[in-house]
Amino acid sequence: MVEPLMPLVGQPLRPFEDGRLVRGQGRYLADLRRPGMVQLVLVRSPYAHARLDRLDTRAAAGAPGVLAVLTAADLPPAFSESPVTASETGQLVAAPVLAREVVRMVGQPVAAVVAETLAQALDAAALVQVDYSPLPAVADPEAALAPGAPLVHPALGTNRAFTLRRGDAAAADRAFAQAAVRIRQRFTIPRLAGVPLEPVGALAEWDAAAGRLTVWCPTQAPWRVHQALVRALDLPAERVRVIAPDVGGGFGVRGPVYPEYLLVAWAARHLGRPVRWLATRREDFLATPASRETVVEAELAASPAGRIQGLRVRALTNLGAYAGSEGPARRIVALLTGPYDIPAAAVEVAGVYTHTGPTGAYRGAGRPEAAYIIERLVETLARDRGLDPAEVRRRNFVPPTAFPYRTALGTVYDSGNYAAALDRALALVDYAALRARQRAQDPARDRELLGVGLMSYIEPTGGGWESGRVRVEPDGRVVVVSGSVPQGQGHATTFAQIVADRLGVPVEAVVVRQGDTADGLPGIGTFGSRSLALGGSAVAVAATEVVERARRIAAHLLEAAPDDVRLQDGRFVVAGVPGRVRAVTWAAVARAALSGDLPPDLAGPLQAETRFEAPGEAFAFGTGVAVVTVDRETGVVRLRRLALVHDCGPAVNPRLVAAQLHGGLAQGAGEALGEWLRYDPEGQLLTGSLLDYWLPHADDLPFFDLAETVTPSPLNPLGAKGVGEAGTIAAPAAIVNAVLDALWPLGVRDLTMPLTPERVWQAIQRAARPGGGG
Ligand code: MCN
Repeated sequence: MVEPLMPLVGQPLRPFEDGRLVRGQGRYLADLRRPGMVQLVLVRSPYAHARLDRLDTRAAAGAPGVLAVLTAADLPPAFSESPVTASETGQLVAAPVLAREVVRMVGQPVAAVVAETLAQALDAAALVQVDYSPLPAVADPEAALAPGAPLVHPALGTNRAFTLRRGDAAAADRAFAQAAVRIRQRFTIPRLAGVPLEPVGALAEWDAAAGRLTVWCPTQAPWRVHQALVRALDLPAERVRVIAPDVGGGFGVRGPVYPEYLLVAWAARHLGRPVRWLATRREDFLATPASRETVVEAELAASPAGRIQGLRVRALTNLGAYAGSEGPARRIVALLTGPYDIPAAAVEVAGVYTHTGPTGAYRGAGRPEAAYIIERLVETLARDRGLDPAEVRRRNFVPPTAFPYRTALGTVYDSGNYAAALDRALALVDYAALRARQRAQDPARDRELLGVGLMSYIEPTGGGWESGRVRVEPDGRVVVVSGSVPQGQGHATTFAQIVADRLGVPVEAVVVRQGDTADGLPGIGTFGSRSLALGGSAVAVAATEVVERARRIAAHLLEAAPDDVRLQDGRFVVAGVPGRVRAVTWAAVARAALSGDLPPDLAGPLQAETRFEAPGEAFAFGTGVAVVTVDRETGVVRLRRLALVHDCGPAVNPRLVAAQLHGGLAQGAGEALGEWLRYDPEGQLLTGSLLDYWLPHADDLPFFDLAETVTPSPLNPLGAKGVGEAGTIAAPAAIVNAVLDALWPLGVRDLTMPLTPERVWQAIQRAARPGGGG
């Protein structure tokens, strides 16, 4: 008897795609070459705000190897416009491809040079003469809303782009009026850069004979780029092909359509040569979207027992000079109540234009900000009431019986058991022992102080739709096409696991293709931890449909009734008849499908395509615990442990899930401890290189302790929730809460990220002064 195959879903398979990437055999944009390819470089503004008085390109145009020097005047008029779209609550101004009269941020492109070689293009770019008249600039969102602040887009009459509101202000006011305990805090969340290993760029090739454009770029959303190119260059959709080659990290910042993609494509068509632009690290820092920068005033109302009764939040988020969408602000307003059952809430987040680089989604995209705000408040509530922070959380969690649960902000959570994750986390770190160790220390004498910080989170994942196709080839290979696009997440392995299980074939028989619009399967892309819950579900549904069709074909071949045919160990057999006697393989069924010998309703390639749309978002959740020591003499924080108990429903590949958590926790630790994309008040970037922008290194991080609980989502056939952003959500609040916990006995009551030694030391000094604290 044949043993039933072990299901592949749930196995920690090593990702197939990684071997090639770690051996240096990846094909990134810089590895791609096309015959006759030329190079494009950009001339970017050194001013945060200036009038463009004169642009003289003559010297550059005459330099060796130069094919073209392009300014706004050379391009289609739409390329120098800043299209304004009205959002529900304000106005969004998108960036022009090249600036025409005014620059509004350092790094804004004003001209492009195309030359035979990169060196020639760079030399010529230095010859482009630009006369600027500097104008007053503002970089800080609060300063930008002050009366008399310089306006980024004078036509709007304000720097306030939009104001998003959620909840019930009257109900929240009533809760505050009646509450015995009120807490008020101000938080500043620093601006962060995404820092993928591979800087951005694009390569475009125009086939004049066929009238076809092909663009390669490291994007998380090839179909979005496709649409933008079709529109900007006025080309028929079938004549534009967008390919995401191997992508050296996305982290959300490769989600938008960069204006440079349009420029490179236009130049390739105009010059009739393949054109490549490869950004430098500095350009990446200056002009690609950063994230997070938010200033917050927040209040919590509670009972003396620490039961939360109300939440009020007002926040300003810095959009930079241009905004394509309301982006992370939408998430912040939706998620501020976190995993807690808070009866009344009123929140408001305004997007503010400043003369700084653009901001947008970066891993978490509003989720980490919301979690940081509520988790800091909950921690303060625990201190205020003299309660254990774990206990305060437990008292306020949405109970497991309440799902689906609608928050006071109108967001619907699908399923959860938050206390189970908290309990598991406390056991994982042996919380009681940590507290005992802490009690044994002498805060008056010990130089190293121990701190323990908790945070509990929710992570909305998998909203919207994604596409999937499964096709069985006549040689038995299974080709899967997905609208999701990986940047290192390991989709090829997990999607193969899902499909192989459903078809009963070995995982090696499944080939997954992604990121090429020529596959003709429109999709959305990869962000918001959506690829498994949506993309995985789409290929799962398609695989099930393929099995159904194959079963009917097999029935025809086996001369049996379809209901009597079973898929068993990767072959179709007639029920009750020994398989060896009457069975057909997948390859035989796929060949028959193409043979022309089948009735019309069964004929045609053995494939199915689906567009899976989830009826809502699947909310992953968990609890993080950070253990730190703080050196009171130097302010140096050492992260001793970072533990996370997460729940993403059933894991398809636990190894990849752990990898996602590791990466996210490292990025979250970076946010807490040192990352800061800093501008001076006039909009000059102070941290525009990896010498100035600190990133965590492996030896700054402890080994992460991970464990899980499993609460399936009712919203997709896999029961899956995403996991890609959990670490970035969990780490910042847990670490800051831990450092505050360590320094509480010294009188430190507040800290602002990033917790650099200097900042921590100053907080300790302030607290030590008479009347200090805070
Ligand atoms: N997975 C699983 N079981 C689950 C959930 C997920 O096996 N229950 C697996 C998935 O199959 C996938 C991985 O875990 O291989 C992540 O899945 P998911 O949570 O659906 O997230 P996405 O694949 O949509 O990835 C997006 C997410 C985001 S939003 C950012 S930003 C991010 C991230 O993933 N950027 C990354 N992780 C990254 N990892 C790398 N290496 N590079 C990036 O740019």
